[in-house]
Amino acid sequence: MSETSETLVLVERHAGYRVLVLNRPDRLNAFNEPLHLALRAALGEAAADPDCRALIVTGAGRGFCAGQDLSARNFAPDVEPDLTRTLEAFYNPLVRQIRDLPMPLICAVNGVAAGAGASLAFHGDLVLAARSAKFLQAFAKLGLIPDAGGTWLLPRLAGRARARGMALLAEPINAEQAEAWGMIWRVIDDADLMAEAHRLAAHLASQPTYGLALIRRALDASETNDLDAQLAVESELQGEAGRTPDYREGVAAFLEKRPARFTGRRR
Ligand code: T3D
Repeated sequence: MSETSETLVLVERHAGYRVLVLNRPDRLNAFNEPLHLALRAALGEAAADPDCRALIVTGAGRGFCAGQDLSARNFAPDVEPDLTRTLEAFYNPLVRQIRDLPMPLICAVNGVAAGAGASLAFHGDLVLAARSAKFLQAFAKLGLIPDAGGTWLLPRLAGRARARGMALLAEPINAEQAEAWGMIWRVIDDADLMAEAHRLAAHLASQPTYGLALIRRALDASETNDLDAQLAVESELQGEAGRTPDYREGVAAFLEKRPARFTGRRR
């Protein structure tokens, strides 16, 4: 089948959320430029849809994402690779787009996540991994450094020692190890992975979406702030949260001892 933007990322629409399926299974969903563009378009459309209040990203076939498609990296001897360009044109904008999503992102890691594919997985707000999945910092095998935010994520997720071990040795770690190290939310039996991802997405889609986006922003800001700066962020963002209809609804639902009916809207 020829690859088009429609086939490279399959978009499933569900009530309140979408599933984006990376769809180059013969290449374990490795990134080429068209896949980058298709994923960014799908993320952009989801972000612009007020009825989309959660996202799942997963992979077609037996892999989640094998990072950069290396068949597009077989450079002729007289060509000097310019990987700065590809990071600035493709990977960095993707990471920034994910960070700025107005809804939570669930990564359902159905199989191997390697290189930038592992970075993509770890950018999820909730990372679920099939018990058979593994994570591979493949970069060192190519003489490269972890990218797509990998050098930022790894020490924060796993700590200095484990980050260095994973990055320098480029040995895969399995899903249970990733869970034990606190790098992912939960390991799920393979057969149950997508059902659990859908359950979480449906739950998140019924929650105060704008407030959840503010939580993401606050937690992201905490990665670089000292306590005083973070207290200022909390004052500002809590002020915003307090002006949402969902805050009033949450309080009313509590006082009236009934389930809340959140709109997810800012106003
Ligand atoms: O270049 C830049 O723009 C800079 C940015 C870099 C970002 C990066 O992500 S660099 C890291 C790139 N990724 C890798 O180095 C991973 C390469 N793949 C692997 O190491 C292994 O395939 C896996 C460990 C991921 C899985 O191993 P296994 O044994 O389960 O599967 P396999 O047989 O190796 O792969 C299945 C097929 O997918 C195979 O094709 P074939 O032989 O059946 O026709 C394999 O070539 C293909 N494939 C897997 N990964 C890639 C790939 N083809 C192209 N690019 C890949 N990354």
